[in-house]
Amino acid sequence: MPPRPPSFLETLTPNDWIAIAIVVLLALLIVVAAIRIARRRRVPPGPPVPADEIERELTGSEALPPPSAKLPPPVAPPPQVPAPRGEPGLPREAEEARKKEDYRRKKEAERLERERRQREREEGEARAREEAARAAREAEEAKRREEEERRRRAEAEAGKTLAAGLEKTRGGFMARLNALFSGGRLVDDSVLADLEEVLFTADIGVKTATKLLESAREKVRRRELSDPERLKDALREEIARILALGGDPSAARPLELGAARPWVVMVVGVNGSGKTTTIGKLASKLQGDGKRVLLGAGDTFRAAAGEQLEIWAERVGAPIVRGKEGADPASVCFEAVQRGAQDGMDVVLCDTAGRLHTKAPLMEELKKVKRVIGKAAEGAPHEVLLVLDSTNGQNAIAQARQFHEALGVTGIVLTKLDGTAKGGVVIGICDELGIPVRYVGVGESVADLRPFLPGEFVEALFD
Ligand SMILES: Nc1nc2c(ncn2[C@@H]2O[C@H](COP(=O)(O)OP(=O)(O)OP(=O)(O)O)[C@@H](O)[C@H]2O)c(=O)[nH]1
Ligand SMILES: [Mg+2]
Repeated sequence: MPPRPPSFLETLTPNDWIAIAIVVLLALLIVVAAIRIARRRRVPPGPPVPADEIERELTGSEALPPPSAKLPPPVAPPPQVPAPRGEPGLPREAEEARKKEDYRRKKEAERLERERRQREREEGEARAREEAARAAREAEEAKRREEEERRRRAEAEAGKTLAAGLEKTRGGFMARLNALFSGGRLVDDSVLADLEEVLFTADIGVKTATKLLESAREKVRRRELSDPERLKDALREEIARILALGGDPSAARPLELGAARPWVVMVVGVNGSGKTTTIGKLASKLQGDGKRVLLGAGDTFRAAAGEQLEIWAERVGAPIVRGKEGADPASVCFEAVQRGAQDGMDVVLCDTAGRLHTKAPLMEELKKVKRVIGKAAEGAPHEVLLVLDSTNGQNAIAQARQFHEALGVTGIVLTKLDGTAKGGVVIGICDELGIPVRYVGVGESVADLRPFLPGEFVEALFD
């Protein structure tokens, strides 16, 4: 077997190996050098940063706006400055400085943004606090107003006491009567002369004043009354008897509904006496008693009259029949009564004008309204309620007589007692006309329409 020829590697001498190693080492060195050169070419250093800019950035002199200044828009991080190409070999320190500068700018921008957000948050919180404080103040104010309104309503609902409503009358004619009896004088002719003077100037009417005086004289003549206190009591009893129309002084005679439905009430009186207001108050009372009430706006003279009644209708929640301004009042009342019958109402309250607006006298017009109402329902109107303004004093008695003659008044409401010293007029009205006073008005609120109780009235006058 021939011997195997030696391989190439086996033929290499130690010197060959050393030579190969040197060659490899040199090649490696060349590669490393090439890589470094290539890298330097790819990332050349940025342009030198101006010294004043670096100063500004470092001191932050422009960084924070004053607190009151408008907030700057969010600060965007500074763009990375692209390294210009083709300037190899810039010193390494400059590159390091640029990188540091970039980093500082980025941090500064972040700090400014943080501060801006913080200020925004604080301002938002302050605004929310202010808003909450304002809402609390408004709620407090609304509560106070509501409380005030509730108190006012409660007062209005309670109404004035009769004594409070009669305060002016008590201070007028009654004060003079009381002074007469409290002087300790025995009753003699001079006391009777003074009494005569007080009674004749007290708006109770001549006839009634004469009657009261005659009764007192008679008792003095019979030596029943020499004590002034007893004369006062006698006077008081006589007045109560007149006001009660001979009946029970402790009994009221309010509007009472008979069997007919609807029960039709025609409300009359001179202008401004308080008809519309009384209808509103009465409607409220009747509704409170569970009655179904319809209002008829028979005062077509003024648009305001219908509107006034409409306000009452809304306030008490009652339906209303209204005609156009200038419409025939009789036809409006007719329609109201018909509607009342159709809708199953318990009461129809018909308002009327108090002022003349045609050539026909007021009484003639009211007579026509009454006749026409009678055609709408059998027996209607069931009540002709005369509203008298007590501030008219004795004129109210004259008016009552006229209305009674023309229309057959069945009940009286005496309004505005709270505003006059002429409250004594009620004595004359009862005495001269014999018509029951159903209610007295002692104020403008609903509760100020009070059923008339002769006993209570006399007590409020004398005590
Ligand atoms: N103080 C007081 N005022 C009252 C009373 N009754 C009515 N009034 C007021 O009197 C004024 C006239 O009342 P109205 O109800 O409009 O009188 P009216 O009779 O309907 O008047 P005309 O429609 O013009 O005929 C209003 O301001 C009422 O508030 C009362 O009892 N006391
Ligand atoms: Mg009116």
